[in-house]
Formats: sequence, C-alpha cells, structure tokens
Amino acid sequence: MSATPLRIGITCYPSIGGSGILASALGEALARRGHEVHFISYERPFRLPDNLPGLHFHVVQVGNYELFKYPDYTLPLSVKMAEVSREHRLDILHVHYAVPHATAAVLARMQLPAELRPALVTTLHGTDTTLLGRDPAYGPAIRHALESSDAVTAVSRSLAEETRRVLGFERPIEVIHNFFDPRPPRRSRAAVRTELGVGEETLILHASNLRPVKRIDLLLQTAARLRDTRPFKLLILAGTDFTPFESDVRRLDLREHLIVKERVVDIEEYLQAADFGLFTSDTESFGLSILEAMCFACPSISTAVGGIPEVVENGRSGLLVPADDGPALLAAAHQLIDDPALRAHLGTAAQERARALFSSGNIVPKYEALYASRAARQTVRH
Ligand code: GMT
Repeated sequence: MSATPLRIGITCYPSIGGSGILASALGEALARRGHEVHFISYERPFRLPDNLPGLHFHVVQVGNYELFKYPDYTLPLSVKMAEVSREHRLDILHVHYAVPHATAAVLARMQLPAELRPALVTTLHGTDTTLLGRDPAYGPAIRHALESSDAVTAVSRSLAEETRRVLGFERPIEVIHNFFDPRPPRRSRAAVRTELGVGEETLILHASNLRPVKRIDLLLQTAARLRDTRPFKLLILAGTDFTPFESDVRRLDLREHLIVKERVVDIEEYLQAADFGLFTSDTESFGLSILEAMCFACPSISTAVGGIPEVVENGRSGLLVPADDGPALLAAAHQLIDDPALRAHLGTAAQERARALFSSGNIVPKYEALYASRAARQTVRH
C-alpha cells in the first residue's frame, strides 16, 4: 500500500484494444495496492483477473427497445455509474475514452446529490481526438465532456498536443504514459516456436486490431517484398477476425510465410518467441503493442507517428521509419533480419527502457497522485 486507499470506478471498452488492456492493468494494479476498484461496463474486460480482493465488476444492461432505431448505451451506463457511485461511495470515476464514457459520467454526476459526486478523471487514448474529435457531430460533445472533467490525461505528449489543436481544449492535460507488466510465459520460447512451426528463420511479430489505421495492406506488402530474399515468418496477433485480409494473403502468395492467431489472451507466450516487431500504422497515440514486445527484449520497426517516438528512440531501442514508406520499412526489415547482433542490442535497450519508464511501478503512482488531489478537491467543495 503506497497511498491512502480510495474507492475508484473505472469504465473502459472491455474488448481487445489497447485502452481496455491499459485500464484493466491499471485497475488490477490499484486493487493490489489496496484501493477498492469497481469496473463498470457492458462486459467484463477480457484481461481482468477473477477473484482478486478489492476488484469488482458491474455489468451495464442495455435494453432493446423497438422505439429506438439505434440501441442507446450512454444512458444505462450513466445510471449504473450513478448507482455504483452511490452504493460504494466512489471517490473517483476514471473513464477511458470520452465517447461515450466521459459524457455518461457527466450525466451520472448530475443524477447524484453534490456530496456523493465522485471526481471525474478522463483519459484520452487516441481515437477520441484523432477521429471523432474532427467529426462535427461529436467534437462539441467531446469538448464538453473534457471541460466537465476534474482532470484530463493523455497517454502521450503527442496526443495531448493534438487534442489541444483539434478540439481547441485549453485546460491542462496531464501526460501519463502507458505501462505494461508482463506475466511470466508458461512455456519456453523454444516450445512456442515449435508450436508455430518456426525453426531458424526470423519470426516477425505484428499485434493489432487490424483497423485501417494499422495499414495491414502495407504490412502484407512489406512481407511480400521480403518473401523471395529472406527466410522469415510473420506472426499476426489479431484482436479481431482476420478473414477480410485472406484475399490479400492469397494475391501476395504469403500463405506459407504467415501465421495468424486471433484474440490471443496469453500474448506473453508469443512476444517472447518473436525476433522483432513490425508496426505500420498511419497514426498511433502510444503503441502499446510495441511496448509489450519491448518488455521481452523484442525490438520493433515502427512508423514515427503520434506518440511512438516517445516510446522508442530511433536506433537505440528500435527503428523508426516515416509513415507510409514501403522502401524504408523493407530496408529496416533487411537490416534486422541480417544482423542478429543489432537485434539483440536494440532488444536489450528496449527492455531496459520499458522497465525504467513504462512499468506499473513508475506509472501507477502518477494516477494515484492525480486521484488523491482531485478527490481532496471534491471533499473541500462539499
Ligand atoms: O489502436 C487501436 O485501434 C485501439 C485503441 C484503443 O482504444 O484501444 O488504441 C489506442 O489506445 C492505446 C492505449 O492507450 C494506444 O496504445 C494506441 O496507440 C491507440 N491507438 C491509436 O491511437 C490508433
């Protein structure tokens, strides 16, 4: 226990995605540090441990009314947030993503008497500002939710700056980077490589939810250009269905070079087995998958976009290339396949950097300090 215990509500998207992974890891770490943590969402977040003392989950039931053409989640979520806040005397509601979570939290607080209103902390993970913030149908609502929050955090300096630019949001945004504490793999690296049918060839890793911003087209093109000159396998850990890309795999004649695993929960098994990561995104607020690989001394080639240069220093803990630059990706892949010593050197530096800057021990106290200051402010107001 390292801070005064607080009662904290957390809302995130529970399915596979960096923001849900981060929120789950944060909730787990907070519970282990003696806080009482209440997750509120439509589904239990997939990486949340069962039976951890102090960690609770409250499901939001969404009705299916013929009256509505589109089902509404925001209002039932706000009612559940108010109910949990009231019953468990929450000090803090920490929402990951403004849409619709921060808006629901604002509504929840309005349903409560002043003395029961928890302080609202909103964490921005990316798409809020980079995609929805630009949409005139969402931008003003996002800005309102941020202005109604007691604290706004962003997972990188780059995202904080972009939020100011896109939404014209002028209040402070605290940058708290993401963290990852790997669980020890249950099998050896050799056993996992055997399962994957990988021998001496280089194992390249890509992990993402395959959204268009991840540029899977560029990833597969790069693999196709490597195909005839270097021995390798590309392992894709897909957070969603890979089927839409099967026709590209056939067209590029990549079947024998590709291993796809969908919705993997024990990712540590595969991270330890990989030789380097390949990330081709057009935009990325942080790049949690890159950090996850770094924790296993697996360096990555990634595009120098958004918050990625805050995670990886080019030439020291990984390689960065310009966005949408096929030749640069290919040259970097040749370099890492051909030079195992360079891979090892970058991998060791990557792991040291991850441990020094992006572990729960560094990051969770920053959230605790923020909660403590906002909860205290809320008490003074009452
Ligand atoms: O990358 C995605 O499409 C998923 C998204 C999410 O909300 O889960 O990821 C965002 O949040 C992650 C955790 O903070 C970051 O590591 C990702 O970089 C960010 N994705 C984008 O900005 C595209």
